[in-house]
Amino acid sequence: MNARETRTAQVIATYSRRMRLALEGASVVDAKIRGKRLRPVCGDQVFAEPIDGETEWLITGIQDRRNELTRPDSRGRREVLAANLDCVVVMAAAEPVPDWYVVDRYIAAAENMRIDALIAFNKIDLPEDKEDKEDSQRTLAEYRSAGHAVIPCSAETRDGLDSLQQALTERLAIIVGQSGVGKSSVINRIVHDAGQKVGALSSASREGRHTTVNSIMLKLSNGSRVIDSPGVRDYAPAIEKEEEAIVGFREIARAGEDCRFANCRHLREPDCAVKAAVDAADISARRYESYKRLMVMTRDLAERRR
Ligand SMILES: Nc1nc2c(ncn2[C@@H]2O[C@H](COP(=O)(O)OP(=O)(O)OP(=O)(O)O)[C@@H](O)[C@H]2O)c(=O)[nH]1
Ligand SMILES: [Mg+2]
Ligand SMILES: [Zn+2]
Repeated sequence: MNARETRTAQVIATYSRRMRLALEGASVVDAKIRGKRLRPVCGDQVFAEPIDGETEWLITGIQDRRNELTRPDSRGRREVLAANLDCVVVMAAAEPVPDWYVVDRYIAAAENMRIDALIAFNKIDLPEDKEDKEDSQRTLAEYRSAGHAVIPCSAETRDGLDSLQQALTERLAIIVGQSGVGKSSVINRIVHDAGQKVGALSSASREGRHTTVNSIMLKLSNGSRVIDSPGVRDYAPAIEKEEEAIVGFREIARAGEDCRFANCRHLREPDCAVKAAVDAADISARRYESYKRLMVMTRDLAERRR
């Protein structure tokens, strides 16, 4: 093996320690990873070289990342889920019952990566009972008024999928969200020949069954690429600073500019413009509660890692 054979490539799928790479020039190869310390993820630009006598390539290094989508692993360490993204599509649906706190925390991750978060509300073909519908409509309106794009859609009827594709033009996006919301179904509709496996919800709990287990990047005809990712039960970004929790909620960050104290955390401080905005219902009480929860998680993580 010699250094001249080293090529750059993009990681387009991860199967634990096995990767699929798109080499410059578009050919696709499988690869393993040199050493234990190297942890490439989908979206990474890596250095790779062929292995004598094998079809697999070897990843020897990772180029600097533009950004990282993270979460804490079971021991509180920062785990990277994907890298070099332009956009996070957070998907929720008429069913399973949305956990809006999870949606908020994905948005907070994107805000801290300084990239767009887009909310896709899927399965609008399904009838929702009146209360659920009011709840989701209210929450989606709150996201819109905070300045996030919201795209209602249906993989079933294809409603909204053109707008979604449009929003992804020439970008690398990842679709994230609870299991069963329809991430793979939507991808199958917008990517020719994607063939991503789709799984019915459990008939008893109406929860997803964690059908997708690996992250895979797929190409759209309009030059965009999307990563299908495994559904989650819960999510929080691996942030450890309270300022990052504030950045995660843009309407709170914005209102916070008028607080008496420049370093106001919007919890118990006097003359807090955020609390005033919550009292006046200019900021949603649920989003504020969500912010407080992320503050607690952020502090806990900082403590665990000390
Ligand atoms: N009615 C309706 N059903 C949908 C729609 N999109 C997806 N589904 C169904 O929802 C179920 C879950 O879809 P998936 O695409 O596997 O969901 P996922 O988000 O990829 O799930 P994980 O891979 O487990 O995270 C399947 O039974 C789909 O047929 C939709 O727009 N309308
Ligand atoms: Mg899936
Ligand atoms: Zn404040």
